[in-house]
Amino acid sequence: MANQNNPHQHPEAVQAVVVSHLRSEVEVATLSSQGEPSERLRCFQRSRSIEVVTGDRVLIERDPEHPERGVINEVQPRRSLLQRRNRSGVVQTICANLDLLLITIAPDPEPHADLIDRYLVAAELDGLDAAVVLNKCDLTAARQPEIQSLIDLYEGLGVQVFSCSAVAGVGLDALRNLIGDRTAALVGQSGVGKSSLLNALLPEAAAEVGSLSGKRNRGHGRGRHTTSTVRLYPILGGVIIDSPGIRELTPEVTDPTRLITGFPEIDSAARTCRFRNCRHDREPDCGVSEALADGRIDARRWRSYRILEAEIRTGRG
Ligand SMILES: Nc1nc2c(ncn2[C@@H]2O[C@H](COP(=O)(O)OP(=O)(O)OP(=O)(O)O)[C@@H](O)[C@H]2O)c(=O)[nH]1
Ligand SMILES: [Mg+2]
Ligand SMILES: [Zn+2]
Repeated sequence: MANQNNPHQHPEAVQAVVVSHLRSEVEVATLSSQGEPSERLRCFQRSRSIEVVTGDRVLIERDPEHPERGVINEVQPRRSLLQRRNRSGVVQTICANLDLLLITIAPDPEPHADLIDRYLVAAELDGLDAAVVLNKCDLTAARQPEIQSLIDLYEGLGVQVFSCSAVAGVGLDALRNLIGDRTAALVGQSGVGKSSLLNALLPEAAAEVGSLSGKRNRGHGRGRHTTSTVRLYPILGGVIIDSPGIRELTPEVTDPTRLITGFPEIDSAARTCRFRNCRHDREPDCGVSEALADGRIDARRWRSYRILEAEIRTGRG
C-alpha cells in the first residue's frame, strides 16, 4: 500500500466506496484487492469541504476502538457525477462514478417522456451510457400503442430499450449482461419498479418495495415514494445504485450550447439551417422546421427541448 512509503499519510488509510449518505451518517464498504465492495463501516467525515455522495471513492481510517466505525479522510477524484438542479436552482449531486443510467419506465405509472429526454441529456453531457428499461412488461397490454410508440421513438434515436418484468422474472439476464462490471443507476419515476428490479437481480438486497395501494407512505410528506435514499449494491462484479423516484429533473448543464447534443436528431437538423443563428421559428430554409414537417423530429421531443432550454436559460429547475 502507498502508505508504507509515505510516512505522512495516515497509517490506516483504507480504500472504500460510499454506499449511502443520510444526514451526517455515511455508510461505506471497504474495497477488496479486486476493487469489489466488501466490509461495511459507518463513517463520519473529518472535513465537510466536499459533500460525499453514493458512489464516491474515499480513503478512510478505522476507529481503533470500534472497528465497524471510521473516519473519511479523503474523497478521491470523481470520474462522473449525476447532478440536478432543484426548484430553487441549487445543484444537487445524486451519485458519483456512474457508468450507466438505467432510465426505468413502466406502463403504470404512465411514462413522462420528457423525463426520459432529460435523463438522456444528463447522460450525454456527463459521458454516461444510458438505456431505457421498460419494467412491468407483464402489464404492457393495457397501454400497448402508447408504450410501443415510445419504444419506437427511442430505438429510432439509437437508445437501447430493454423490456423486463421484476415480478414475472422476464428480461433479467439481459439487464445483468448490460450492467456487466459497470456501475449502473436505476432512475425514474416513483412506482415504476426500480427497487423491485434491484431485488429481482439481487434478492439479498431486500430493498423496500412500494405496496400496491401506496397507502403506507402517505402522510409522511413524501407522497408515495418508497425509496428515500440513494444506495449502492454490489452485484456480480458490477454495482447497482437504487435511487428514490422523482417527478421532475432539470439536469445540471454547465455549458448551455451543449444542451442540443442531448437531442441528436434536433442537433443534426439544426446544422442544415441556412442561418447559423437560426431560431428555428419562421426563418427561411430552417432545417429544424423541415425535419418537424417531415417527421424526422417528433413534435413532442421538440417541445421537450424548448422547455428544457428555457429552464436552463433562466437557471431554474
Ligand atoms: N405487475 C408488475 N408490478 C411490478 C413490477 N415491478 C414492480 N411492480 C410493483 O410496482 C410497485 C412499485 O414498485 P417499487 O419497486 O417500489 O417502485 P420504485 O420505482 O422503487 O418506487 P420508488 O422507490 O418510490 O421510487 C410495487 O407494488 C411493485 O410490486 C412488475 O414487473 N410487474
Ligand atoms: Mg424504490
Ligand atoms: Zn433553424
